[in-house]
Amino acid sequence: MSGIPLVVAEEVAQALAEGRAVVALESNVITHGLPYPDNAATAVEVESAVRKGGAVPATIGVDGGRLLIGMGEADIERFAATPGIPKAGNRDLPVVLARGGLGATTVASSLVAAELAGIPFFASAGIGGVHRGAQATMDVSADLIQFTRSRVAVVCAGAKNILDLGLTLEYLETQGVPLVSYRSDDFPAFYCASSGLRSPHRIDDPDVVARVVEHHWAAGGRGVVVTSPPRPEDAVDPEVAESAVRAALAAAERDGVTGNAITKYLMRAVDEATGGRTSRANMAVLVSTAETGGVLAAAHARHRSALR
Ligand code: PSU
Ligand code: MN
Repeated sequence: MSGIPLVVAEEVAQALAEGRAVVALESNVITHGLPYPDNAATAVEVESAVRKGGAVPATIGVDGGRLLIGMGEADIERFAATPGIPKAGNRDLPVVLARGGLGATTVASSLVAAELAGIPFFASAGIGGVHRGAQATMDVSADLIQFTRSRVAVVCAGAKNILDLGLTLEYLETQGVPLVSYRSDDFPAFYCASSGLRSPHRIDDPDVVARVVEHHWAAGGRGVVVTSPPRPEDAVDPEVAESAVRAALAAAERDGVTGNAITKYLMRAVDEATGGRTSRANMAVLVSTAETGGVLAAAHARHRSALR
């Protein structure tokens, strides 16, 4: 058992005990990804979308030295409305836990928590990846490294277009992390339907995705990345996004922004440049990815109970 106290929501604990599907969700996107009150409304919608897909949502966060595994609406409101909650990535997690107080978990640290709680699926819109210019800065998101450590399937709309997506795919290949694209040929770019890069594998059947996950685990593998593109009506034109990203990168360089602050800075700058178009798309893709996460987690839970 872990020495970290877990506060598992009753509904989540019951679903896990009965072998029903649960999908873990991050809280950094609430505190750092979107402004209040859109962040609170979106987090609640994301939870409903997981339910619509057929699974129980478990939003993850840190509170008073404990890991929350499943938040109620009151917790979500608290995380959304409290200013200055620290971003608790993997390197920060033990520190935030030891100090007490609130902490917002990234994809990587939410995977750590999900595995401790026995939750096999996680969903978020945009995973971290290899940053543009990483050849010089070495800025590679801890999310990618965590996929080689946590035995959790990650459902996402690909990686954020502020990143170098080609290098992100190379990194996943080098580390032997399976990448499958559910019902699309290409690796999506978050709120853009395609990154222009072909996915190594397309799978249209949720049961086949479930078997991929089980086979990887049976072989001693850890994370599996499953992408699902944004719905056409939510997607942003890649050219519009790309010019905003370039301007944002130039502004970040001018302002000397680096390290763990850069993701939030760039996302905000892109949103301002597109007149709020990208944060609306961000919210929509968080919701649609969560629903797909629910569908795939449910297929996986059925597959597991059939094996039992
Ligand atoms: N997706 C979003 N907004 C975000 C993030 C993802 O739409 O803010 C966050 C996630 O928490 C992800 C983190 O784990 O960005 C990656 O941060 P970094 O690039 O510093 O590794
Ligand atoms: Mn980084």
